[in-house]
Amino acid sequence: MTKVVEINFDGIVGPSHNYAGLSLGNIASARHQGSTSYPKAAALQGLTKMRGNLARFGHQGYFLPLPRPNMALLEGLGAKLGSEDPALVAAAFSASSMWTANAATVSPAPDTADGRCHFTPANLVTMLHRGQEWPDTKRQLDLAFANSAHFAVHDAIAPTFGDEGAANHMRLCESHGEAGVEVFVYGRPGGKFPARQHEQSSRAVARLHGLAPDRCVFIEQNPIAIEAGAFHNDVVAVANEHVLFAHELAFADRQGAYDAMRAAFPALQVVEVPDSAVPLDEAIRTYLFNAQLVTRPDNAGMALIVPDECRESERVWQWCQQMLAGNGPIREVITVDVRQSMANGGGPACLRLRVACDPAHVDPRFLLDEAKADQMESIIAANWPEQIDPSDLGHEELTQAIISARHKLLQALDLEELG
Ligand code: SUG
Repeated sequence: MTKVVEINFDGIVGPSHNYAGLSLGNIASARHQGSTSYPKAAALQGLTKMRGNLARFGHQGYFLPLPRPNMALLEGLGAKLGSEDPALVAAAFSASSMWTANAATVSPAPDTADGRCHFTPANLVTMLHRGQEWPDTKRQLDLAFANSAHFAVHDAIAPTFGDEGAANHMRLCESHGEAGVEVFVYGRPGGKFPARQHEQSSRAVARLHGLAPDRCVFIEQNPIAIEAGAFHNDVVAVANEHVLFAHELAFADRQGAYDAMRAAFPALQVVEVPDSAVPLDEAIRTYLFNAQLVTRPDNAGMALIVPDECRESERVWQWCQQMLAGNGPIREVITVDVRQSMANGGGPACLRLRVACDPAHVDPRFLLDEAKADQMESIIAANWPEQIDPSDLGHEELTQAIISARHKLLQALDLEELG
């Protein structure tokens, strides 16, 4: 008997976490360009979030930070650690793989033609610092989901067509173990900021995963939302089981989008936040929608895990209280402190990749328990740099500290083969 549950795989924040302002169209990243980052605090914040979800839901996975600096990236561009172009050096040091919602698109086994859970790593070609991730991400997916009777891991989609993974993908279903409808949200290029998800990539992923065409919906993101800083759909919308939680301005054709989802999945329930209650820019600043929308145990409805910033915004918090006072499907709002990630445009939902599968089929080296969380905590506390100034990147001492900190974690988790 297979027991399909939703497991969230969070990215452990790497020791090179820094603010270099590399992501055009990501307002938080631009705003914090040049600021001092606090990698140890960042990784501990991420770990606290994971511990909370492990206690609440009983399952939690993780992916390891990728090897940084990526010397092959610099060499391929004819650059060096001391390069005159700080953006290239910063790209080679980027800890952006922490945002595992961009690691891959995942189609759980009940949705696919061959009955396996399919993964396509995101090529992330729009940004140099993110485009380097996928081969190393795939190495982790190949290990974690090596059981080929239950999982299939593809290569990334060929470049030209940008693919940003699960951040632009939602799944509607009665329960995680039942067949679902997969919703792909893409952007149309031509605006002030890049549209990072291309329609062709979404369609290719759906084909590669063997999804039934009548159980796929392709929707255009609202160009107004992209211009306002919603560089991924998960900045303005999130779905769980039969519920879609979205900002009124999330989709180019709002009613058309809801109709298309309803045609494929009639039980859809939309919880929409009007712009008059929470204006788009405030939704993007507080990341209300970059929430983990999760099913609580014991049929107790759903919980929305939002960043602390939501509680600090009067309008957003008022809206949450009003929602809880009604009798909608979301029964609880939980706040978490992921400020270090937020300052680079990554909220609670960016930090996790959802995989609906049987945990018994996953390599246990990627599954968290309390003892491992304690072990991770002491390694991070002892080895992650306290702070990084972008101008420190490339300096020998920091470089060695970053390499050795990651190694200690790989060693402790018996994952040294990730090098
Ligand atoms: O790709 N930030 C990430 C944030 C990703 C958030 N993910 C989701 N919405 N799912 C990005 O823009 C900032 C890096 C820097 O500026 O150093 C960065 O890459």
